[in-house]
Amino acid sequence: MEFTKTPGWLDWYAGPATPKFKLPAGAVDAHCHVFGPGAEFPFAPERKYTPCDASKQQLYALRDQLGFSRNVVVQATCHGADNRAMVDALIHSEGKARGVATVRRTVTDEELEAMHAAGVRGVRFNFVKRLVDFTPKDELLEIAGRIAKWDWHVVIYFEAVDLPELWDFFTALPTKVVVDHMGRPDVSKPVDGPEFELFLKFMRDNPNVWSKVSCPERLSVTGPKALNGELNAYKDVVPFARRVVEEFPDRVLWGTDWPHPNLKDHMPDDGLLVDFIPHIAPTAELQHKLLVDNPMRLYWPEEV
Ligand code: 0GY
Repeated sequence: MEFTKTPGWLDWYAGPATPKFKLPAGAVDAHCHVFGPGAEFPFAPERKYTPCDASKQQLYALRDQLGFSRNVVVQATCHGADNRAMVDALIHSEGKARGVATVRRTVTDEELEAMHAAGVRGVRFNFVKRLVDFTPKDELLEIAGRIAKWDWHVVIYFEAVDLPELWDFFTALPTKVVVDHMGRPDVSKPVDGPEFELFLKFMRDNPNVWSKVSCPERLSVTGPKALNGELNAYKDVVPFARRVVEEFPDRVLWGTDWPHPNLKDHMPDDGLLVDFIPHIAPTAELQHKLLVDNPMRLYWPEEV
């Protein structure tokens, strides 16, 4: 099937820099996606955007170039609840990728079992209104109850202003809960202000909650951009991510977010994004937890 990209779509960055920061052995890129290719794995009719293609081969080439050992491939909303492209990427990863799916309540136990065998270890609940239509909370709770028996977790994606309203639902989830991109803080507000403090309290009060400290390129207001050799990119995001890493070193994950859906301003050089990591995890011990120990515990517990 032929697809036409959303007007203004920014394609992923070809030919990224080799990072100056040397990733620890066994590092996991714990948040990335595949898009199609559309001709092989069509985008979902209910999607809110149509991306460029970003194949499993291209994802794994990036993994090798940046120095990661493994990936966690998260179902992107442009594929709806059709997990075939993501599952195909897992199956062809030689065990080096695990996945997070999107499912509806109509999913069968046989389908869940097949996804588990392929390497899926979680489901994603998305509350970002520009990306998905509303799904009733009773349906999501039913799904969470069913996947708990596989020891899967729930990944949640929401905007900071929506946390108060979603709090009771999130704290009722029976599994580990992984927040995408620190709940998208407004980094033009103070790091010790009430909005981010509520997010920290959410993590403090709920030991089952983890956070990805990823996506500075999406959260940054003042940059500088990860382009043209910039080794100090997205300085305005650093205090937020570093705060989470230092307070919850055993419950944080990091990912590139390649191929970076829906960016409007610029497409980062993924090599320079890796050079962001030592700014938010300044010691070798914190880096090892963030990039190796934590994702291994969550996605490859049988190897830990
Ligand atoms: C991300 C962020 C976004 C998109 C998606 O599944 C998706 O379409 O997650 C976004 O537009 O903020 O984590 O990739």
